[in-house]
Order: sequence, then structure tokens, then C-alpha cells
Amino acid sequence: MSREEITGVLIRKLGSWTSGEELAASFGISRAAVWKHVQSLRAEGYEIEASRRGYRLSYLPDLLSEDLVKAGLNTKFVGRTVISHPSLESTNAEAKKIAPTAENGTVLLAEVQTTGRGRMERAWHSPKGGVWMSVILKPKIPPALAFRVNSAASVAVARALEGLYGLGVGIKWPNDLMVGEKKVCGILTEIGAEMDSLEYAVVGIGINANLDLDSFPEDWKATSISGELGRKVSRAKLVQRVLEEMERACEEISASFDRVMGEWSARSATLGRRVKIITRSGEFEGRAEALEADGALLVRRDDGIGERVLAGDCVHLRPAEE
Ligand code: BT5
Repeated sequence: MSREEITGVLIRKLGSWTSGEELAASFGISRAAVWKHVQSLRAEGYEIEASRRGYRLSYLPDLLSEDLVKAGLNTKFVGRTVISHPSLESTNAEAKKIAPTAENGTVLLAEVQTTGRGRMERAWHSPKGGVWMSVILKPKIPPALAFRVNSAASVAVARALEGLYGLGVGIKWPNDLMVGEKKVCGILTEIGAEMDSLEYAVVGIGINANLDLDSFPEDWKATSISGELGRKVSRAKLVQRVLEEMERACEEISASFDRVMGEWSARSATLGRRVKIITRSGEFEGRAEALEADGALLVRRDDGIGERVLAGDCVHLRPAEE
């Protein structure tokens, strides 16, 4: 019997009473042990009333605890193991440590990251209220196709944000999720690989969920879900939906990647725009013309030459042309 199972029962019966006797009997433990679990849940912020009728959960805290993320999660393998930390330097750094031995679909969460990272060693601001998460995936694909995991993740988060909140989400190449011109989510995928096989992919997802953006520099052009909706959202529900969509998109990685690519293109906030591309070897401007099958962005320079960009930064210069 685990605490997780008791929480699961209380969550399913949110707002109704369950007798202590019934809980004790169904999990084969004493009533005193049930009471101990209830107290530890209360200490975490769950509001649980106790009376002669038993226990009644009346308030779910906005926590990314293992219990809350797993209760009602509808996946086969993503999120079977969930590890939650109050604070970590970076969920990606921690995930890479455990990835070689972790099971496929393991999820790491932190309420706060002290040194969250973006691409190219940039800092990712990760205060309380966001979703800072890494998912360890072990798809059976060659390392050359690892970019597919990244595309699948952006499509998955976009599907989740749209499905849950009706937010129109665009994907800015390579994989920033935008509401209008503002960034709501960043994704950083890191891999471990042998010559011919991918050992693991750590997909780091940072979603500005319930964040007040006053502390964010204006020039980051960031937004948050709560800022867009004017209300806070349940982060546990958000994580669940992202994990469900991730699993679906993962299954499409090998079976029907065309569908992911099609959706990635259809959701692209970059195609058709004038962009500035910044790579390690320099920068240039042009018009973003197409997304290619290997994830490259095809940019037509002003002198007519087409450039395939596989890695780098892309700055949107003007709104999409009609
Ligand atoms: C990204 O990098 O967009 C990838 C961010 C991935 C973060 C997740 S959180 C869980 C996991 N663990 C980690 O340590 N990381 C991953 P990039 O495209 O390089 O964008 C970074 C830039 O975005 C920064 O230089 C800032 O300008 C801006 N920025 C930083 N924090 C932000 C935030 N919370 N929201 C919006 N923009 C932000």
C-alpha cells in the first residue's frame, strides 16, 4: 500500500466522504496508518477534513507532486515513473544523470530551478509557478533522427495548450511555443547516443504556467498561461495533458512522422516571415520558405540563394506575409 494509492482514492472522491475503516481495509493497513498518511498529505497543502464519517478531500494544492501528476494520468509508459523535487539546479541536468538506467518515459519535475538552462548555455528563468520538467525517452531511432523528438515535443505541448485552454499556439523555429509574438514555452532536447543508436533523449520543457511576468525583462517578450487567460490553471492537469500528448506524438515519431511534420509546418509561426538567422558561422536575413524533412529551415536570402539552416537562432523581423 502506498500513500499514492490513498491519495488516488481521495482525489477520485474529491468532495465526498470515505471512511477510514474502508480505506484501511482496502489497503490492508491500520486506521492509525491511514491517519498518518492523511497528516503527511495535509502538511503538503492538501486540505482534508476528518469527521466521524471519515475523510474528505476538499482542496487540491497546485503542486507537481508525484501523486497529483499520476492520479488519472492516461498513458501507457510516459509518466509511469514521476520524480518531483522542490528545487533542482536543472531538471535536464538531473535527468541526464539518471537517463542511462531510467525507464523509458521517466518524468522529472522541479517547483523551482536554480540554474535552468536554455539552448547554447543560455539561462532559463524558472521561478515558482511554472512547469519545469524533463522527460526521458528511449525511442528506437538512429541518432540522425533525434530532431524528431524535438519536433514531436513542440507539437505535443501546442496540442495540450490548445486543447486545455483554447490558446492559439504557434511554433517559432526551431521549437519555441508562442502566443502571438510572445514566448510561453521553451524546449531543450539533449541526447546520449552510440554511433548508430540513440541511447536516450532528455526532453526539457519549460512552460510559463502561473507566472507573474513582472520580474521578466521586457525584451524577452515572454508570456504565461495565467497572463493570457487572466486566471491560474492547474499545473498538474497541464503536466498530465502534456505527457499524454507526448506519448501520442512519440508513437508517431516512427510510425507516422509525416503527421507530426505536417502539424509542425501548419503551426509554424516562422514560415512566410522575414527572419534574421544567427548561426555559429555568422548571420543573414531572408524569407523563411519551408521546413524540410530533417528539421532544417529553408531560408531564401535576398540574393536569391536558398540556405538550409539546421541549428541556430531565428529572429522574426516582420509579421507573416499574406
Ligand atoms: C529555450 O532556450 O527556449 C529552452 C528552454 C528549456 C527550459 C527547460 S525547463 C526544464 C528543463 N531544464 C532545464 O534546465 N531546461 C529545460 P532558448 O531558445 O535558448 O531561450 C533562452 C532565452 O529565452 C533566454 O536567453 C532569455 O532571453 C529567454 N528566457 C529565459 N527564461 C525565460 C522564460 N521563463 N520564459 C520566456 N523566455 C525566457
